[in-house]
Amino acid sequence: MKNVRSDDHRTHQPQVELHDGLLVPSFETAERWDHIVAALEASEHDPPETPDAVEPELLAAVHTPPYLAFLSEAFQQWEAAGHSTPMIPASFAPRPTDSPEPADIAGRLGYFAFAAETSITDGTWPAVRASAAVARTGQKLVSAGEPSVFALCRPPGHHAGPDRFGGYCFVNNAAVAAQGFLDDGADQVAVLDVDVHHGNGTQEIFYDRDDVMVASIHADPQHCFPWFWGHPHEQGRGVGDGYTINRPLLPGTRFAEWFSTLQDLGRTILKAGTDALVVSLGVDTYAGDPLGPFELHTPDFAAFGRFIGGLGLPTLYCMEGGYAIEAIGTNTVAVLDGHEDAAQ
Ligand code: Q9C
Ligand code: ZN
Repeated sequence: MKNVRSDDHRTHQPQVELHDGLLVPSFETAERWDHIVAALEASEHDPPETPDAVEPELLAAVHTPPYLAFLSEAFQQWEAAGHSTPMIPASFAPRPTDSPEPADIAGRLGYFAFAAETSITDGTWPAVRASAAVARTGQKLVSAGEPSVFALCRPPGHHAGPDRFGGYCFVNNAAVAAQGFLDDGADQVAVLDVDVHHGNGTQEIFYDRDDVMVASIHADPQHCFPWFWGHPHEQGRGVGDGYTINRPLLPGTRFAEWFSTLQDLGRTILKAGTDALVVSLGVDTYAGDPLGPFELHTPDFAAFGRFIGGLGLPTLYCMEGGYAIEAIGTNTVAVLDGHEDAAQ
């Protein structure tokens, strides 16, 4: 399977994050990317395709202009205000809000954030743009006839909503890809989100629409981040009613239950007449993951990939989470190789 990746992710170097009342070393690191690349190379995947820049119009189709303006200028305004530390939000705007966007950078930071574990540093914006470009380039390859492509996005994207960052995500790469599929001729797209955390950002972006189905299997938000989204009653709105599907599962869930739920979502996606599939591929469902309460093992990832390959849909995988550094590469490549086995 072709893969797309960019070294430009490296300029996003979060140092610490707020975790259980302490500032601890960031879980979302550049080393995650290195381990995935090492596993791709060990498994003799094709050399990478390098991305083309993502069009500003496409970013603006999934995020609001004030939010994109904020991301692009945040660190410069922070520095101009006399700071050199990473930007970590400490106050949050109620939503919905009638408040105008604050002028001060500390206020803007909280206005466009929903969680405090995610910091913005000097090189965040170029890395975020590169990550979206990786997704867009992968999608264009699939739209041009490639049966399946892996977009090695970093930072991840599925928690980023129209105008909010958090959960290590800034621009929603999977949403960029889904919108890209539509722009390039697809009528019906599905995003299947298998990261252990609910893809609240993707859900919010497409909540009112019937051209992108968003189906997510994740740890129950009663027990797991992002806490306030991902319940079964969230089903979409207006013409989008029925096009958001949430299947939360309890902490401790093992492969058998996870997989039967996943197969159910796969059948629903086929029935919707899907032309192109985006898989938000988090491997933080792994039993050894420090941020996910599920109990999947490496062979399970291969079985999952075979199932997706067997759906026979043009498929783009976008990398999301996965924090068990030693296993992230093996588990990710197990999915991709499983997909290719089944698709042959
Ligand atoms: N105190 C993704 O997997 N923190 N984001 C969890 C730990 C945030 C995960 C709570 C987890 C974000 C893309
Ligand atoms: Zn996750």
